[in-house]
Amino acid sequence: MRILVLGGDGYLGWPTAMYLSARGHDVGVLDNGVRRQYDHELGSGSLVPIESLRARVKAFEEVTGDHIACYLGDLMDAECTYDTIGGFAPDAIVHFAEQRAAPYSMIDRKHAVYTQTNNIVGTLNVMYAIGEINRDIHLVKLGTMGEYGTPNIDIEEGWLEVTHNGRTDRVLYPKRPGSFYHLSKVHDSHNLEFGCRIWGLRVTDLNQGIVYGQQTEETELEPRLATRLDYDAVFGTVLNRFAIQAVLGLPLSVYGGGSQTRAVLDIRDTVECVRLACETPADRGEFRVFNQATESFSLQEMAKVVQNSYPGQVDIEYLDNPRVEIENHHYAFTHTALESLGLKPHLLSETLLHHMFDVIERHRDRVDHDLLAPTVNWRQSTRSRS
Ligand code: NAD
Ligand code: USQ
Repeated sequence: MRILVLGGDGYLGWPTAMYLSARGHDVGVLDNGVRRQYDHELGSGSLVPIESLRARVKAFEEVTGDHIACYLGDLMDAECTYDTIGGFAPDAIVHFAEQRAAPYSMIDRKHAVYTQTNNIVGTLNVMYAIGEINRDIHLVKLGTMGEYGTPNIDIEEGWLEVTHNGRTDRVLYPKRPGSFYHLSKVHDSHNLEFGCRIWGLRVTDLNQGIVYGQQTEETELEPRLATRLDYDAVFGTVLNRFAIQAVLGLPLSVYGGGSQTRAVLDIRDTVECVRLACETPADRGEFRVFNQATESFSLQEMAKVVQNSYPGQVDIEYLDNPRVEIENHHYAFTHTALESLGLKPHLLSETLLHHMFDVIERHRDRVDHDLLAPTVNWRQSTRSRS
């Protein structure tokens, strides 16, 4: 298949592009490099050194002999979006290209507006381009488990059958997300479902949990193919941060009481889930939703897994929660669709975290300790942060 990976310079987009290419697909990547600009803005950077997008693509060709087409462009630019999709002529588009950090979207008004504009308008431009160029293109869009929030009923895969006053209907599962970033994904989902109804688009919305890990078969081939690993309190995600804190000899930063439960998956499962979704497309007019997560843990359980896996002493610290989150709640989610397509999950209990500890150990000197403490507070509604 011809597969265009939007956001192909990111933490997940780059390993996915290589994984799909290594499995025989003709792959193109598009990215506007904005993730590297957030690093400049925040004074942060990947713990593991990464090459530029062009250098990565070149290195991949040198190492494997496989060519990945490279487009530098912004989805906010409609002409560029149409030209890239028209020129590459994909069978499937994998759309990772959004601002993805909840804390970044909660910094102030400017960052909330940027996040929602970038994510929602970018996705609308992709939808319109597919609508005009070729409605058979299957759009595989990254959503998030956080769209659902923590409802007091079981979480289904995108849709819910509801009986009300004696009548029954199938409705999009009610959403109660926890940041302006997560809300942008909810708005995308509604726009995409509408596109399926009016234009007969074929869409798979992958409601992904929190990803952990940094290595896939392809990133391990050589250092120039590495993907990024974030540790700062804005872009670093919980399990990756805990692993990094353990190696640095710092206490693991659990926000609040730690009973909040979240869905997670290994980065090696991300790339395989995307392959499975691409190779078994949704039908024309179908808005298909898969919950792309394999397990769930409370934050306290995640901290304990890291504490028990690390060979040295590890303490756990409970910080005042900078976010607004429900602590003691029901959490049960369905995740059978991808497994029925053949996904064999890598479970956290079987993951060799020491492999990740080794990578972190090698680059520990690159950590700026000032970036580890959370500074974005959900309760503030400032116009702009000074
Ligand atoms: P990332 O920030 O590392 O990658 C996103 C890439 O998209 C970046 O390289 C960025 O430069 C690019 N991009 C953003 N806006 C763009 C635009 N307008 N035009 C072109 N390129 C643009 O994020 P990631 O961690 O790789 O996540 C990828 C996707 O998966 C996101 O949509 C995210 O919401 C979703 N997701 C991530 C996780 C996770 O734990 N990392 C979990 C669930 C869902
Ligand atoms: N948390 C801690 N300590 C930390 C960092 C986070 O306790 O040092 C807690 C948070 O309070 C939250 C949970 O860990 O309860 C997850 O936070 P996170 O920053 O790891 O993840 P989140 O903000 O939910 O966002 C990440 C990705 C996002 C993706 C989402 C999947 O950045 O792109 O959509 O995971 S999900 O959580 O399923 O929505």
